Amino acid sequence: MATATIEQAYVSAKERYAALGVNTDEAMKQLRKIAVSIHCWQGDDVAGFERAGELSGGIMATGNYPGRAHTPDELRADAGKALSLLPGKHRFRLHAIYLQSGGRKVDRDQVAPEHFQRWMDWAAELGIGLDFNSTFFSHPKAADGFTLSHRDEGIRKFWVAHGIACRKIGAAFGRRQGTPCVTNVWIPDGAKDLTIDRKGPREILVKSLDEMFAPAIDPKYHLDSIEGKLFGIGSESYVIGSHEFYLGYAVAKKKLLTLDAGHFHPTETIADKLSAVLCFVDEILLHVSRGVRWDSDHVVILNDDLKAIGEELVRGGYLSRTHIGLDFFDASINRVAAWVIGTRATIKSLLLALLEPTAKLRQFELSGDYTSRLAMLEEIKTLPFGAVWDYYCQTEGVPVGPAWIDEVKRYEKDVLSKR
Ligand code: RNT
Ligand code: ZN
Repeated sequence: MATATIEQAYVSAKERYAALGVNTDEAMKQLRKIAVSIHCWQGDDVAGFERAGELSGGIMATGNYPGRAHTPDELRADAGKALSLLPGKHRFRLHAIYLQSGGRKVDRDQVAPEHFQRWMDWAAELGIGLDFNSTFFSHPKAADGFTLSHRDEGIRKFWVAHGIACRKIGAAFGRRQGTPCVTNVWIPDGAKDLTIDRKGPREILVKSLDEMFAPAIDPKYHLDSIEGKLFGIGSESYVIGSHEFYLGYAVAKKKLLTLDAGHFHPTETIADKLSAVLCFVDEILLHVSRGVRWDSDHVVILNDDLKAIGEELVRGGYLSRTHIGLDFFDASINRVAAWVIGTRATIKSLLLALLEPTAKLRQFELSGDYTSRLAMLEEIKTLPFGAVWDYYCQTEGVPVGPAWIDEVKRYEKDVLSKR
């Protein structure tokens, strides 16, 4: 599309929004400051470079679309491609299994910053920040479904050591990049069937988390976040780290809470949880995801759930207390495209929210004029949002509209299909 056409459309859109008291230039200025932390694991179906074996822990990447990244260089190239198609400056999130150990076997309790040196250099070259995740799955010591809540003291200690090692890696990221690295902890621990002792494993988990978080790290460099879940494959009846468990822990021990959009009952959305949780915890990490039936990790699209998350973040003034991370993996479509679809949708949801005439809506609400509130919410759905989005992409120097699809197709032909 011609540059001038996009500009023209923007100028008239700007007028339409201004009539409702919304400044589109200001909205784009705000949007430019928001970094979305893009997850590495969409690029290789959560395989990693440890070569330890199958993906486990009750999560699953289905599909066999050709061209997945098999090496760190391939993954970086693919991620770099995706990043080049996204407006704004973003972050990248690694899992511990994405280490580079030069062919040596390094067990999880031994992972160290040096194994992520190349990643740190790459991030510095791109001028982006890194975030981290400890990996408590896809490992023989997680095979029976228990890690930090294990009754076997040797296994439990092993995983505590892994958590501590990962926090050191996160701190090294933070020191190098000048912004704190958020390290997320998610464990698969749970049971397939009826469980008599629900209390024991939870008490063990508290103890393990306390030990793991005992070494103090300056929050300037590193923040700890903990993620609960409703159920997983093989942990349908009991998940030790449930939402209530981690909410309680985060409040009591001053940790960040991770809210994954796919980890609740299907009619529950995390949008409503933000203003509740943020009354009691300082900061949160989001795992923006899309649940579909049993799967909590479909590629994110601009649906009502996602829009509601953006709205709550903006309306509540929560952007400075929220780390926005993505969490989805789909092996049935082009993986670079999956990243771009999900991230662009997330950025769009934020722009939509920033373009909302919130002051006007609030006035209606406060004066009890719910008729106008509902009517206005319907009317703003057809405002020329697309013209602002296109203009934002253009000013950020990334493809406008569906033009990015051609770039991904070209990359598939030139690079992915040759793997
Ligand atoms: C699993 C959690 C977790 C993982 C990633 C790979 O249900 O959502 O965040 O998806 O750590
Ligand atoms: Zn998650």
